[in-house]
Amino acid sequence: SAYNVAVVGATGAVGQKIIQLLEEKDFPINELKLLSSKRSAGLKQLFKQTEITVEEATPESFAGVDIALFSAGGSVSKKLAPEAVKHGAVVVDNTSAFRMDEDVPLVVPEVNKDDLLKHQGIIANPNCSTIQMVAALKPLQDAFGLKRVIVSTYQAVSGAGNEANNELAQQSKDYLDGNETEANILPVKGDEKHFQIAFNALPQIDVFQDNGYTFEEMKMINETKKILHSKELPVAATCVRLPFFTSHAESVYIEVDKQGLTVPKIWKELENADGVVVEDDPTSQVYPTPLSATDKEDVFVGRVRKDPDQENGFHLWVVSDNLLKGAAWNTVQIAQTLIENNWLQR
Ligand code: 11C
Repeated sequence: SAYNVAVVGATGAVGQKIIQLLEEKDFPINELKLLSSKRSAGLKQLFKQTEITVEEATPESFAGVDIALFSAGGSVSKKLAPEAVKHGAVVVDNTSAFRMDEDVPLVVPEVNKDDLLKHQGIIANPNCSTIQMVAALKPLQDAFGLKRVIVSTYQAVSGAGNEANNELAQQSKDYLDGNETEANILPVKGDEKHFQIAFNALPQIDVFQDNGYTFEEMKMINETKKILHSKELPVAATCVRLPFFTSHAESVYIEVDKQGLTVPKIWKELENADGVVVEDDPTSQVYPTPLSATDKEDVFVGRVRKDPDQENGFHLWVVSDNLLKGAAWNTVQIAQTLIENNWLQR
């Protein structure tokens, strides 16, 4: 059968990728509704050779919708996702609005698809930097047990949206031309100060919390524990924005329970994991980079090393396209998983 699908935030960076994937993957669609803010309503979008007009998202937009894919920011989700559910739709939400709610499954299909079984209408798609990390950690947790995780990220500008991409491009040009640069968006649009991202590194993604960590760092910490079903797992994160457009990279340090573990044994588990690709050969400079991972759906892992001093400590380099596996692809995969398993009904 085919489904009535709505994409909320259809004109945004992630919304556009979702639409592209629905077409590429031949998602079983009866009717596709493209919804946005008032500002973007009226724009036209081609889907499988049919022109669709983007409409303003309102509670009534969800009448008759089976699956609603939300990617328009937390406040839109908070307001409209419950309305969509009231109209009988199942929501896959790509914002942080509901991720930590007890009755909302937070899902990376390769990692914890069975959590979908307890959905009450809303399913949360994790933060991009969390998704790629847990995809690499889960097979290692299953095989060797995890004792500790410490991650430092190298995150792409597109995580902050299309406007941030434009800011990076303009600043780079101005800087190279010897002109003044202007910063209005990064590190966080809503925060007080803005800093140049071009030729720089900003150790702030999202706003600061009372404990000195940023919200992005706390998302990585709390979401990882929820997805891996490990409330007690020690996780610490430092999240940094760098001046490239797409794909997040992460240096992940883990300590495992298993004694005497070797790098080839880690490679083997990762190679056998769905959605994970090992690119790791220091003898011929093989490792993933943000550019090599861009436009691909997998999570790439390289630079696996044993810690020089800590017995059971290992370092990994994890890279994935933040707009695909980190957002749009994981969202579409969740919807596919619901359909394939007949789990749409509550
Ligand atoms: C970034 N990770 O790179 C963020 C974007 O919670 O879904 C995704 C925000 C989220 O800025």
